[in-house]
Amino acid sequence: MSDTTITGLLAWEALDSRGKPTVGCEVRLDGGAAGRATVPSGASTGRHEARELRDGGNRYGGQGVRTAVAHVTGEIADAVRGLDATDQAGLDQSMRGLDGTPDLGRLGANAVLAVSVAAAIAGATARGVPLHRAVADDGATPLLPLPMVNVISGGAHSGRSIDVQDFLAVPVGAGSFAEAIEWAARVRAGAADELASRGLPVALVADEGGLGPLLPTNRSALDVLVAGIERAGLRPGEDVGIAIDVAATQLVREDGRYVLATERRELTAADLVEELAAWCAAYPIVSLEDALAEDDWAGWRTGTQRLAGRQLLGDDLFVTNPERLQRGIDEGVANAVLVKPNQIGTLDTARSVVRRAHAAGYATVLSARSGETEDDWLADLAVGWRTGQIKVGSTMRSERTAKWNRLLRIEAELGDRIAYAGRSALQVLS
Ligand code: 2PG
Ligand code: MG
Repeated sequence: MSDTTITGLLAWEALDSRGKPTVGCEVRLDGGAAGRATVPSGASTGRHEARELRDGGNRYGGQGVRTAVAHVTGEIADAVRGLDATDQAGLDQSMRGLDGTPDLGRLGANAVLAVSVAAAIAGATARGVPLHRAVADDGATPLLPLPMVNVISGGAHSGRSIDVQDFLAVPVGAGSFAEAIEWAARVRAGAADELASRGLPVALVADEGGLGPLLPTNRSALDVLVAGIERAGLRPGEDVGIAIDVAATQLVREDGRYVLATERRELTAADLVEELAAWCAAYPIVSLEDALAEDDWAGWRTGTQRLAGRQLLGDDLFVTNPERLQRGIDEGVANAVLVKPNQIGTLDTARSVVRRAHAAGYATVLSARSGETEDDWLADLAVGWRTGQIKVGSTMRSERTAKWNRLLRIEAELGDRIAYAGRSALQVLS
């Protein structure tokens, strides 16, 4: 026994930012320290993600997580009591072994991740170090990420008001994290002014705090974003680039065609790639996420060649899965990976994806989910793992600002002892 030995687990059914149940967990250690975590949940989820366990039945429309909670306090607690909370790999492997399925569907990825993260926080607390230090490699310097900030939302996060899911501001010209956030907030306000000037309502926000206007075309959202950057007194491209998450898995049909419902158009993968290339030529787009659907490897290969020079980010494509990322690396598909711990269910495997990506020259973007909680551990992971970029939604709604605020505090606290990744994180630009 040591101060960091796990002695007990507490778990409960909590609520996420969409009012949907999620798993909360507290890991208690022998020395008296404890760590708490609640886990996020997606709306535009990939088919190959680790599986959340939901109860079914009538409670919360079938979305309850009491079974997952019972797994934490039952089977998982029995297996991890006596393990060292600071041995993340050992802890996570023991839970994977206990679950016995590749997608953690028996115990629930929501149950397993809650324990994985709460243990990391408990271990850091016991050692008296911030979480970002506890999760960093020995001797590694912390790195503040370049933020990718949601301004306009569509797709599954906004009642499908437009087809493309996220239109984001990337403040590539900002010299510090704090300046980047201030610019992003200004751009969001500028985009709201632009919409208001067109007579569109701006008071209601989408799942990630972005504006969710009904617009006739996807290009018009890009126009509004560019106008927002200009209204903010910033230069599109030089100061603030644009990132989009097409979330194309949501648009693809069984026959492999992509449907842009807002524009009443149906496109082949090749057509979609050409459409995106045209957007890239007309707007300062620096990053495209899920430009093609999760299993459209052929489309992705075409897209990776045609759209070269931009960050091509795989989310549903890779689902933070080391094998899927390796396939992408082997086949020359994409050049960056979105990392969402709950897509794979443990911190240790998510960490291994970041390492594998960096070794292959792929950029990494740590990402929140559209259903989030008030937790801020994601911010520390970005800093400690040196992901270089982070995406957590817009500059409003507390489940989003919790992460920005934590990064702002880390920057204030460490001052010149921490570097800011800035535009160099977008490897395609540097
Ligand atoms: C995404 C995420 C976050 P969701 O697609 O990148 O924006 O959405 O959590 O719904 O998968
Ligand atoms: Mg995505």
